[in-house]
Amino acid sequence: MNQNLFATFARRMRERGDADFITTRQGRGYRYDEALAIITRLAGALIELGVTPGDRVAVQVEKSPEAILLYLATLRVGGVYLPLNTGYTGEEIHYFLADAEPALFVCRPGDAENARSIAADTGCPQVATLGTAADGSLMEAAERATPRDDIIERDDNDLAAILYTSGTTGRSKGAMLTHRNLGSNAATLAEVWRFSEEDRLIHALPIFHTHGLFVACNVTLMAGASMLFLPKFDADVIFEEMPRGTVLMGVPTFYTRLVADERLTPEITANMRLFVSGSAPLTAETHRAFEQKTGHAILERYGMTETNMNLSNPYDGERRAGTVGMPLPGVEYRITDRETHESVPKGEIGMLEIRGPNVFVGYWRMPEKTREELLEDGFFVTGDLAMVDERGYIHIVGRDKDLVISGGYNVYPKEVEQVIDELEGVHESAVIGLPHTDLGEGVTAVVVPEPGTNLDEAQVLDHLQGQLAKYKQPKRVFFADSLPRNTMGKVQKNQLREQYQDTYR
Ligand code: MLC
Ligand code: AMP
Repeated sequence: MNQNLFATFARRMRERGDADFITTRQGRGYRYDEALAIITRLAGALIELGVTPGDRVAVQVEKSPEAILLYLATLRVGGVYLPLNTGYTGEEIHYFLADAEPALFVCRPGDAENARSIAADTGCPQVATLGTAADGSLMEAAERATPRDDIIERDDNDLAAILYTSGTTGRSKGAMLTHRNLGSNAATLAEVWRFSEEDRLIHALPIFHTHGLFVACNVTLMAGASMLFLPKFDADVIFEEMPRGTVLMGVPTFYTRLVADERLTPEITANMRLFVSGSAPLTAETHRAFEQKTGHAILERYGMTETNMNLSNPYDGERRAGTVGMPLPGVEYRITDRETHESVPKGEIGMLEIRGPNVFVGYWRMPEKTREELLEDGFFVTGDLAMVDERGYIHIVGRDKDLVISGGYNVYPKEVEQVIDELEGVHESAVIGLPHTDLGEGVTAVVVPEPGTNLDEAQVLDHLQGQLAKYKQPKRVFFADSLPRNTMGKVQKNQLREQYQDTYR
């Protein structure tokens, strides 16, 4: 049997016929049958542009229904979808194209010239454009193309997507996800979160990460539900749309912003059946305040780019504030000693490790990194510290990796430090995450200047412009004569976090 995830989606899409798939507030969207028709054309265009099975299709475009059709067409032709954050700079894109060697790079119409030069530099043979109004050279090619309604055969373990996640060493790693990884997780989530054809998901997340792309869109497709596509999170629009929606998926920042708004009431949320939170810790305080104001207990779940979703609070039963629930069906976990990988006694804190059909097959062209994190017995070392309580609910209590999560986006300090350290007059720097009322954590730099230089905050920030995506750039830069170090010479970031703890709250 063809294990191409798109074969499963296509069956569901055909069954749903003229039901809505994606809608927008501008009235531009696709019914399921319309989406299928465009996907056959896009598939034809991809093949004509030279995409063959196993080829990567790198995509940096604004959110639009067509971007999802492109994702589905890529699966259909056996390609490997590689979405890129719209905030990445040319320098960042250069790295991704050089590393992933895609057969095609689809960019925003306004970026075409720059994209062509990066493509030429990195050996990427084709560039096409896709705008937000069904415009761009890709859609033109689809109109001309011979439609392809065959679905290229894929094996369970063939790649469906590569998503880059920042790495502790500063080099981003491409997480290789198979058709089985994505398909098993989508089927499980649709079932445990009780998705049905009646659902209308309010989709306000970006579509270049696991949360907005796989959790939101794959689950919608599995269930034959519909999605309202919003360009970004905007509380005014969410309040307007909630009476016609049934589910919202968001990062904790969505919920802290909604809770702070007096429009959040039981009446406005009356049509909604589910609020899901993930990608970063939701505070117990926000969970309780949301329930108090609406009667809805937010369902918090835990996942990663490398694994899709692993743990989830129950649909029925208590959704415990401050916990991420239990393993999803088919997913195993253990909490271990980080050196020996032996399980620690119940109730103690240890490294969270995950095994299951959802766990990726490795990092693109990084066998050593893969071996470090994906153990021989199939468990993946998440880098998150966890403990399980007496009722079996898992708590994420911290991170054993030097990672900042700002508004649901991951920032690896090393990457930012490396760019800061290149600035003339900088001796060294330490990048930390500090508690931030809106974003959860705020990226912050502590810089040690070379003696006798006169650096200021604006100079450091200016230097980062154009080199790092905006969300990675520090919200504040502080200066110090030296960084606190332990006897091994390691920078004591805890001390810095303590010293500057009140910066954003
Ligand atoms: C925007 N900015 C951010 C930022 N988002 N800075 C730091 N961190 C962020 N997350 C910048 C903007 O460029 C702008 O800069 C300024 O901050 C204010 O922007 P804003 O208008 O307040 O931001 P907004 O557009 O409202 O975005 C905030 C947000 C958004 C939280 C809604 O970042 C978001 O949708 N995040 C979701 C991320 C996500 O999908 N994560 C899932 C990863 S998958 P200036 O200077 O231009 O004003 C994963 C696995 C799993 O983790 O388990 O799900
Ligand atoms: P990413 O690499 O962007 O997929 O981010 C994955 C990381 O997000 C995990 O390793 C966790 O640190 C964090 N994360 C995701 N969901 C949660 C959650 N519900 N609570 C706490 N942290 C989370």
